[in-house]
Amino acid sequence: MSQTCILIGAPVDSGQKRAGCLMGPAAFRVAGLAEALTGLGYKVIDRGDVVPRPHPPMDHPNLAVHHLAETLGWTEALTEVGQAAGALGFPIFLGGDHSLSLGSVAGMAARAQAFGRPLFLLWLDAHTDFHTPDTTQSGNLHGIPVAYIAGRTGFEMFPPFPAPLPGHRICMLGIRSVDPEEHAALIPEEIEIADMRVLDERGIGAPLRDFLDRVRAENGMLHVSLDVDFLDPSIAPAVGTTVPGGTTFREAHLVMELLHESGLVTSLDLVELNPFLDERGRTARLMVELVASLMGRKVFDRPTRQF
Ligand code: B3U
Ligand code: MN
Ligand code: MN
Repeated sequence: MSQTCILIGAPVDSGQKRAGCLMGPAAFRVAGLAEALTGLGYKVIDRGDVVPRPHPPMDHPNLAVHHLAETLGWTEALTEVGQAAGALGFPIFLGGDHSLSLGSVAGMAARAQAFGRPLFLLWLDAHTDFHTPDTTQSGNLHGIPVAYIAGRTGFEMFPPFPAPLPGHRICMLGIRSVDPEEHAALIPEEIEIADMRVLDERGIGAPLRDFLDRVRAENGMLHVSLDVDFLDPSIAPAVGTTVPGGTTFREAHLVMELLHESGLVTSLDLVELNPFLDERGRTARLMVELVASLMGRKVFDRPTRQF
């Protein structure tokens, strides 16, 4: 992993209707993210919060869609900032709702293309976020980024995604809420979906290890997108869309430890934290602890794969 972490504040809250995600970057800073990384030996550059590009208002034939112009403005700005930061180190996007991944992953895809390496995506979420602007019923654009990244049609008003990811380069863990339109669109895809049923049957380590083996085999770069609702709401209440039955504290830390051990992760999103819904900062602090595990904090320093 790169020795310099670049913190990119992305106070996006136009991708859903509940106010508060725009406080996310500040909460991650207050919860000690930079200090945790510095303590692990990284150099940390906090480039502050990104400002969205201005966009004239824009309608969509699906009348449920809201804040389209603002989302386009964020997508363009974050793609550009992400690509530039990716040339300097390990970008960490501090959200902000999950619509920020329209831009963060586009920036990482452009960087991977420049390096001549394939980009892989690990989506840690209760939701598949596989709607298009045409199929979303809620109109919340935090529900569309994976479809954009995978190159689905229906994104003509967005900048063309740089080298869309074929399904086998995407893995989702923690899934437990899928809308019918998303389900229908996912069936023919090769995307690996380890929903909670799979995690209960196989444990969380097995599907993740399989995916990491594929990333390694293709010398891929790996972007991890961590939605707070990947975690069970009992340990991470600060999120607008709580879904019961999420991953435990221990499962989440194991994912982070396996990711660190793999040495494959090259960028990260932290999304959907709504500090207004938090209980004395506990969700923000848990997210910071998970980042610390991802970046190398461990209890014992064992040789790799001793277990
Ligand atoms: N699939 C639903 C719910 C949802 C997606 N992402 C979140 N919620 N966080 C929708 O509105 O698209
Ligand atoms: Mn999400
Ligand atoms: Mn979610």
